[in-house]
Amino acid sequence: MESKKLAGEKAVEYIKDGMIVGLGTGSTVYWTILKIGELIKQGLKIHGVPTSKDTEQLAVKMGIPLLNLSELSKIDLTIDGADEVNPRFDLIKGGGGALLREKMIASISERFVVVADETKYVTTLGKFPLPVEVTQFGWEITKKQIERMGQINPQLRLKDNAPYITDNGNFILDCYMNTIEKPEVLSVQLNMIPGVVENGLFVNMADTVIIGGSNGEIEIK
Ligand code: ABF
Repeated sequence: MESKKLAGEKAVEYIKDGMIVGLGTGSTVYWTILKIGELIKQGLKIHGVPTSKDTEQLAVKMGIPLLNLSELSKIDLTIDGADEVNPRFDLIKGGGGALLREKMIASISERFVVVADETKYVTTLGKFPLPVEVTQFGWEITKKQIERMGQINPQLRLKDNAPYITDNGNFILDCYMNTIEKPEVLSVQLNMIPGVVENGLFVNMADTVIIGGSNGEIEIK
């Protein structure tokens, strides 16, 4: 927890007065949002754009004024967590289920800062099962189409013994693979399947990665 807090809080140094800031989802960016709340009390003027209903609730609680994505054509800075980061800054995201809104918001951000503890930094992506958001309609067919791609084992995500439903009303297939050699290729292939809404590979999106270490040190990549 301490290493997540270190990384999460450090990220506020990238925020400047007047910015529109994409607010990520998860237990690392939680600390960023708390810190932003403190800074707002001290006079910082920004607007946030939440990547999930959970983040929206937290941001409101922290007194962060919010904007809807539909009102915007660009965001100055987005700060978000990740499930895995490789040295090229390719990411797996979506363990928290918010990958679609996270990717939409990151895609219009001038700068995308990732906050993570050191356990998330890996040589090759893929140990963490890749979340893929799919339509409820015909999800079984989508699952079969993913299986047919080879060496992927997709499993329907459950919560309380029922399918997990995203903020957008979709399901998630967690895709077990072990290693992802070419994230950019896999991402395009998955998104070509009609029932796939979006996948959790974020390629060529992150600009800066802040890693919190268990030794109390912060590394900025
Ligand atoms: C979100 O939060 C997700 O994309 C990712 O699944 C998670 C990051 O994990 P953590 O809760 O450890 O910050 O950004």
